[in-house]
Amino acid sequence: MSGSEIIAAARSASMLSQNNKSHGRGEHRIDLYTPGHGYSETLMTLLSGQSIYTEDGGFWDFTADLKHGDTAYTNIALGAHTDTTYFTDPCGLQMFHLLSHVQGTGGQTLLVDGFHVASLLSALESESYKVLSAVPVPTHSAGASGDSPQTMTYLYHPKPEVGYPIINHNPISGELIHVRYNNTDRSVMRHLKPEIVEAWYKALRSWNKLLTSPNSEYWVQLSPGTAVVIDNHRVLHGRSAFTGERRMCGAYITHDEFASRLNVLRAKFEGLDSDSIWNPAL
Ligand SMILES: O=C(O)CCC(=O)C(=O)O
Ligand SMILES: [Fe+2]
Repeated sequence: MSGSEIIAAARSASMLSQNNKSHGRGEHRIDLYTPGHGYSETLMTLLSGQSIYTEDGGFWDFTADLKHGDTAYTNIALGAHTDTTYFTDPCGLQMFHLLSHVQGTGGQTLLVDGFHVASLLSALESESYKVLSAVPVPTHSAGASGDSPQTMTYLYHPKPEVGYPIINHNPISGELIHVRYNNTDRSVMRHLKPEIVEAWYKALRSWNKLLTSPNSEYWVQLSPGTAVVIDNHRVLHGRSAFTGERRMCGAYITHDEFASRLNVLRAKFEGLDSDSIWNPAL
């Protein structure tokens, strides 16, 4: 689809309302007129410019049916984390859309600005900040490739397998660019040198304390028809425990897909030719 076709499709479907709000801190709320799986999927397609639906891939839709070996498919509380820490390049933008929740309560969505937590750690405990910026954390996904326990053999690691630090910077400018943290996906820290073990666990405890402080947490009750898009390299998310039948869907796209889409649309609607050799950004 071309940019104008996409905009026209979105307008004619009356999908996006006028009061979409930016909340800063890497998250953006988009109200959809009609709740449903199909609308979220179209929205993510709008952001990335391509169809992102695959059976187990970019688009997900789940209930607490324990279908896969993953905490998402339960009704327990999930602490603040980023998704796909076991990928070499964790998903860039992630969307949540609560499709329905009946006969129960709970299931609130938690959002935490990871850059804010990192800045607190840097100010309060600079040694711990350095440790979390330097020590790579091995991660894995140990879900299911099939639906029965016999086929739950799928194991996935990032490359390199030793993983990446929790706090990541631009190597030249030193700017904080990426927080990746999911304690549930952390593998055994068997590469830690003995002399760093205590400093590492101290730093992890301090990180966890700041991350779970009520001052860092933003809780929101999603409702069918409201989609939230977050920058998964900056904003951590979680949920409270719930009862009843709750159905969530969402999608992942990489930052590159979004940036590429943005460039194409800018070139089209603002007349900026990002391919030009005279582009000042080159
Ligand atoms: O159920 C939710 O609200 C979020 C689930 C989640 O964060 C996950 O599965 O990684
Ligand atoms: Fe998650």
